[in-house]
Amino acid sequence: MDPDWLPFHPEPSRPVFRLPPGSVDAHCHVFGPGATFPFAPERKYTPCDASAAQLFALRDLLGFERNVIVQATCHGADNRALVDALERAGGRARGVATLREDVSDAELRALDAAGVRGVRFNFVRRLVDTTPPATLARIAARVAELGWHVVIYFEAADLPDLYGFFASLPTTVVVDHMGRPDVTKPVDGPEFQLFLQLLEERTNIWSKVTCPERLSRSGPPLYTDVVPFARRVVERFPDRVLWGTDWPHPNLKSHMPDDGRLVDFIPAIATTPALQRALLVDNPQSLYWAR
Ligand code: 0GY
Repeated sequence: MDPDWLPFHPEPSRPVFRLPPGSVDAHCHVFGPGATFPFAPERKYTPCDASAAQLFALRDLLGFERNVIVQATCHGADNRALVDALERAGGRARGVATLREDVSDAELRALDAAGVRGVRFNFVRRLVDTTPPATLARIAARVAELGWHVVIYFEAADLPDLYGFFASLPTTVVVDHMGRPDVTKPVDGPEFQLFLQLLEERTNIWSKVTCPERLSRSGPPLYTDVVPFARRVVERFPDRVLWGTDWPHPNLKSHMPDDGRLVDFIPAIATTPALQRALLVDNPQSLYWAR
């Protein structure tokens, strides 16, 4: 692994907040193990191993019933580690893959059969070399036929340039980590308002209200500066939000969160049982377990 890599918390605590029955950790990853599933040559980082068994142990400790496993960029478009994890999950996990345009229809069908329900388009330049929007549009059209959705990951500063492309996507679209707002700027300022406008205008666009540990400047365990942003999204779009741990937390530099304390952050952003149930149970169930 990279010399400055922070491994995931070795002994996360059991959350104080009791997750509602049927809760889904809708954003997490597996890494390798590298000896079985080598990392991609084009990767921008080399992580520690983080296996499916370790992910499922965390799921049980925290009180989740299911996972949505998102292909991490360190595996490129080689989705074998993801598929292996889905097969080990016994129906309790769904996946979001990375695809190249040359993916065959047979490969798409096999991914679908394994439990993949989405493709991720990544626009974060420190993580990937960019793919032209025209190529992504062709991939989106193909996965639309399978009933999949598109997950998009980008930095807030890039939204003005990408807005038109995102608004043109034909599927349900899920934004990772609220479009990575700069939480030192006001929640009512133009940058975050543009993100809210995207969700207001396009009712097919959802958001993960994830990663306070990634966005916060004020830090753990309360991540106070992230709360107004996430709460705004949850309250305005209660039927289009998802939550996940982001375990094993790639590329964190300031600290590694205790995953139990991250779960305890949820009631600060989803403040009623109805909002919590939508966020943790109903929304992910309808998007990932409709079939
Ligand atoms: C995240 C965030 C990051 C990494 C990846 O696929 C990835 O490598 O998503 C990041 O470095 O911000 O969602 O896990």
